[in-house]
Amino acid sequence: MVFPSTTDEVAKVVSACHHHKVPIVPQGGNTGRCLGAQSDDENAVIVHLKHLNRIRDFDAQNMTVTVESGVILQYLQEYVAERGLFFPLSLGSEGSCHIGGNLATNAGGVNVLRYGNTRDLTLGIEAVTANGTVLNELHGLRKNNTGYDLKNLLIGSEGTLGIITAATFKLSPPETNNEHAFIAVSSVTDAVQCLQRLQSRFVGKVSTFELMPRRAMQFLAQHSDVRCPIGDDHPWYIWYKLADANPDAPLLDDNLAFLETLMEDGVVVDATVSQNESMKQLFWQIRETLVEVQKFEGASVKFDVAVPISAIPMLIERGNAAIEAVCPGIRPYPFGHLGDGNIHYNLTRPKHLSDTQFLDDYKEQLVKTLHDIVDDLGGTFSAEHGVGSLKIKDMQTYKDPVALDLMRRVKQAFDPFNLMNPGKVIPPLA
Ligand code: 2HG
Ligand code: ZN
Repeated sequence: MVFPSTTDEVAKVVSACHHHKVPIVPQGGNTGRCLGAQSDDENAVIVHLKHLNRIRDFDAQNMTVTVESGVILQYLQEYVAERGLFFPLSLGSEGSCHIGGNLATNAGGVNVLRYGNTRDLTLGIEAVTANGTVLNELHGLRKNNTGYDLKNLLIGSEGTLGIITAATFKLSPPETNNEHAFIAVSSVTDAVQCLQRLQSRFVGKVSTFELMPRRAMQFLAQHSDVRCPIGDDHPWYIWYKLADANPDAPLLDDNLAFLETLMEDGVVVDATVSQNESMKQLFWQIRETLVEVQKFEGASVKFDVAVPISAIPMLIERGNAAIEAVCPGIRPYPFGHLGDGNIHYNLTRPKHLSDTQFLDDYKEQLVKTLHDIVDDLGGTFSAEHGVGSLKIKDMQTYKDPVALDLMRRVKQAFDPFNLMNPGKVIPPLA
């Protein structure tokens, strides 16, 4: 394992590995969900990027920041906020995940609805290629039509095409005028309707829209001191956030009026709005902690699927019926980024099974069952966590064969000796 602290040092390591044909596995905050930054090859060199952690440039007028890969996401958020701007990427692991990993996996999180994924925030990139040369596309340009977009090949490539060492991100005005709501709905269909109406009423101002099931509130009550701020026995909950760049916009009043109409129409059955910062923190904490408490109920199978938003009610209806048929007593725990069509359709084991019985006897079938339904609904088996080595089989099964063939050829062009994070993202030829 090596800990370079400059791009030049990364280049020297990669160049030496290239010379000796040694595989390279880049690693950052180690918070990935798909085993993309790990290796069981004892000959591999792990290139850990935590010392590559400088902010190289902040340009207030261009509204950009240029940072190295080992910078921790939360540090960057704070750095930018102290200078009066906003870096919108936000996810549960922000206190330890690295910018490099966010780029390598094209991370999503809770603000994608308004600002897009990591890819959409990135203007320029610097990376060390497989033979140790440095690709310098580190510019702060919003327009640049000069051929193939290599930056967008590297983003989301999970270290299989090169090592991203720095990036230039675009920034936004701060969300100082913001309102949060925590609401209950009776069905996923109502949740989708609520989203649609919210987006038409507050065009461009909805930055977060997260779905949570009743079971999450129950697990929270049993295993944490985080409490649901409204009655905890509704089928579904939503946390949403509105933000307006105009500090004088009457967002609170507008939101209250909006909620009143939705309650009159029966779309929303219970609601509370944030009266202060600590309520806003509570909503975020509920969403963050529900991921943690799931493990106290035993083993689970995790998912990161996306379908068109209109198909989410069908996904949950078909999904719940199908998995119950495979594994009676299973406890579905679907939550997540409804606003992006991205659901973590996690499954907690039935109470009567042990962890090993559940995983050994059911996991494979459950994954196939849900991923088949997702595929049938025009969706994806990996919306924001990437592929790593964990979802290699799914790549083989569900990825369009022509896309896969082109990806193999891109990989060949970038990394002819297959030294960059081998075994990740692209399945071996059968
Ligand atoms: C989230 O949205 C994360 O909280 C992780 O993407 C979800 O792995 C999980 O269960
Ligand atoms: Zn997520």
